Amino acid sequence: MADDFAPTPKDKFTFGLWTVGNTGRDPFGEPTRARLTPAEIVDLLGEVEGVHGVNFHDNDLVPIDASAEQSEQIKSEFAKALKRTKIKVAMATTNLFADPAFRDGAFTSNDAEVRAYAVQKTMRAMDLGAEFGAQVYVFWGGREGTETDGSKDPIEAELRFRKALDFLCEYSIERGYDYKFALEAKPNEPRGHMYFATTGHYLAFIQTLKHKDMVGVNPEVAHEHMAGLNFVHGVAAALSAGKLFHIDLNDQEFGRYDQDFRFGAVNIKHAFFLVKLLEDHKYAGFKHFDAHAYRTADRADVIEFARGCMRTYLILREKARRWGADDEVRKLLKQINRPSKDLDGLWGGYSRAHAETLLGMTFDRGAMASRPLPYERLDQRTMEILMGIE
Ligand code: GCO
Ligand code: MN
Ligand code: MN
Repeated sequence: MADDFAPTPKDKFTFGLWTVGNTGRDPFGEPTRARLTPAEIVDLLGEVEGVHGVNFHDNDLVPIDASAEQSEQIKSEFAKALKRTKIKVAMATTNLFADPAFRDGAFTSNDAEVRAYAVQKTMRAMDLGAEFGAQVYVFWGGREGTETDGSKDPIEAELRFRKALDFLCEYSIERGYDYKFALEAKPNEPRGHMYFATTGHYLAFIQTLKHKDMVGVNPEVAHEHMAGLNFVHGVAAALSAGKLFHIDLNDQEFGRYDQDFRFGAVNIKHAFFLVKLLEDHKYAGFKHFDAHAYRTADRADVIEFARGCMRTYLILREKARRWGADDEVRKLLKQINRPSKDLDGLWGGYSRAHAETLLGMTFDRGAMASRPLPYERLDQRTMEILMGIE
């Protein structure tokens, strides 16, 4: 029987080397899975089937202390694995958080030498990404933040971050890389408090950049849920600003540590409205599963984890189609929307005549307040569609 939910590269699903390559190490315990080479991770993704691309931090591919010879060797094996699996490199990024040199931040560090090193490391990582055809370049400021706000003036920190981005935009332009930069917010972890805590912070910040057209956002489900926010609304803000350049899909219980669960594993209703939003508004970028398998998983289960992320997305895409075609949903949507071109036109564009007409109108508050809004029924029908009741 044909599988309706089998992904294809056209779906633009991607995984980071650090996601399916995650070894299960956590703050309390040692790895539970063997470390795979970049080429072995690409082969694993090939086994998953239907994956479009792979993403990497500079040091996922080439360790920070590799010699020139080792680096060439790793890159050549990685390139061969990409060729045999037909997997593409979609996005690249810089590891500006693991090395102790970055213990107090990278671009926002108080140490000018660390700041210069962070910019240099990013330029080199951009070169590496471009060598493999990456189109998107993500910035996640893992250590950009504080535990004590006595340590840094947050306005000075923002200024440093802005200067770094302005410089790196010029570098990308000068080298002809054509990167789209995508800024990824997170409220905390690993720092006690991270700058640019939400996608909304970044949307405002982007407007202050020299090359704002080439910079957008990379929202992540878990990060906004850690902050107790509605992720769908954050993504909608990015979409309507034309700034959704990339997306990190995973799942997360509200208020917990950064769990990075399989997409849709926790809150199927949020995941449904997210997929519906992305599909309704024809988001055409990469869909990156920035998640990892449970610490208990072995290699076979890691493959199931990766399949599960994509399968859940495709099932929800089908559910969104059914929701839109459902007779009862359609009837309810008709009932709850009361369009009027005349009324909307009155305040859709300002004129003194329109203002005066509007000022002169009387409104029947009682009638407005008594029109039915059967949202209980709408939500129950949504849940039934999600639970498979036709
Ligand atoms: C996290 C982040 C990272 C970034 C990655 C790409 O919580 O650790 O989500 O996985 O997405 O570093 O920049
Ligand atoms: Mn994350
Ligand atoms: Mn992420």
